[in-house]
Amino acid sequence: MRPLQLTFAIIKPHVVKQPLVLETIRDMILTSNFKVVKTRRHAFTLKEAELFYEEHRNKFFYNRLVTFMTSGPSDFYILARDDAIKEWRKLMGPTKVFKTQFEAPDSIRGQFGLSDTRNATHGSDSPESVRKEVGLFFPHFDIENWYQEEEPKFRANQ
Ligand code: IDP
Repeated sequence: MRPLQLTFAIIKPHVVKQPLVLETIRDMILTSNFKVVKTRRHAFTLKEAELFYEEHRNKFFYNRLVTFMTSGPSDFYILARDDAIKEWRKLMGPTKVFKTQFEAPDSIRGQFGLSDTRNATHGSDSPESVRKEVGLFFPHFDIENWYQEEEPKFRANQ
């Protein structure tokens, strides 16, 4: 059995406001063989949104993005699966909504993305991002310990 990898995911505020869409995305997570390791609901503070999206500070969409992400609660997840980072980004689909219609209409963003800003979900793009983003929103979660102690148990129960 292949080793499990952790990734960090966010279901963005416009989805959390729509219970049926939220339920559908949760089902997509589970039927795509992700295990939910941790979850919490939390509204980004302005400071958190600015830190989380600091690499986009000079982009034209930055203010819109920060305003949107602080507009209501988001659902935060630590997910586990083999190749979780890549597989979650594949399930999400492309960042830009117009691309989803050509490349991945059945993806989460293909079905539920409303615009390039309100594109339904976030997923870390590398193990370093997972570490940084989990550290921001699950500060007590010990990633190294999870790989040493918990991953073998999760895998044994697969
Ligand atoms: P990702 O979320 O697919 O990793 P990034 O390029 O890291 O994509 O962008 C972070 C977030 O910034 C996106 O999820 C989206 O909400 C927003 N964003 C990216 N590009 C645009 C754009 O062209 N217009 C508006 N918002 C954008």
